[in-house]
Amino acid sequence: MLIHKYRTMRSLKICYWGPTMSGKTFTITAVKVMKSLEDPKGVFDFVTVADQQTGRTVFFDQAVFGFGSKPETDEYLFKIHVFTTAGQRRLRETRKVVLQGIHGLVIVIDADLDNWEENIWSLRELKELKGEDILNKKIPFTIFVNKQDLPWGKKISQRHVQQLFDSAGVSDLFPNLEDHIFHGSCQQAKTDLQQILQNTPRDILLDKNGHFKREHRPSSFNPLMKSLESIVKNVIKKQFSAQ
Ligand SMILES: Nc1nc2c(ncn2[C@@H]2O[C@H](COP(=O)(O)OP(=O)(O)O)[C@@H](O)[C@H]2O)c(=O)[nH]1
Ligand SMILES: [Mg+2]
Repeated sequence: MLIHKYRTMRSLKICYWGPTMSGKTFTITAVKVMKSLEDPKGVFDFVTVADQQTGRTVFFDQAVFGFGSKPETDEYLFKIHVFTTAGQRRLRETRKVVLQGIHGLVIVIDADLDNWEENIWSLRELKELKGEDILNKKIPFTIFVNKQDLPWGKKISQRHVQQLFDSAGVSDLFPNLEDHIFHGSCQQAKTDLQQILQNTPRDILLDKNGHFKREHRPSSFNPLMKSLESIVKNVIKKQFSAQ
């Protein structure tokens, strides 16, 4: 039925929103690396625009992925345009542009407790710039709480996430928060992948088409992949039910 309905590839826009240095660029880079290993044809494009000296995103990063392959073809049903915003406060205008026309949101939270206020500031700005749309259009969202490799006592726990959203005054926009939260660490995912690639022979890691076998994907990648996959599925479900 899906195939019948979507004969041509449909485009969806997903935005990664979060404070500067929370790990948005790292996250979509890690997702892109895993996609390139597992499903290289499904990586259509990948661009990050960073300041040469600081490495900070100056406009946005963009990745374009294929999603939902049509059976017995090389084609995909959906083209997913993934954007990250530039997190620095002064770049508000560029964030406004990136938010235009989004179908889904991945909210990246910096689990470093020292960045509590930065998280609040970023959530408040999201409400200012997009709050009405999020409420009225019920834009699907997931929350990725990054940097779980930080030691206990230094990071935001499950319980803190609701507190954070309450303090920022945005809980009304994001109902049933707990059902949408993924806790993970880009740093851990990178380290785990490097170890597997270094220590496991290629013929064990790759299938007959030269693709990385899913069973070898480090579990630390799951929150990164699932926070995107789950939002894409929810966006598709929502579009479907609207037709
Ligand atoms: N400890 C730790 N540091 C991270 C993690 N993810 C990102 N970082 C660091 O946070 C900084 C900012 O990352 P970046 O992806 O550029 O953040 P962005 O500004 O949100 O795009 C970099 O120095 C990363 O190495 C993580 O999972 N754990
Ligand atoms: Mg960035």
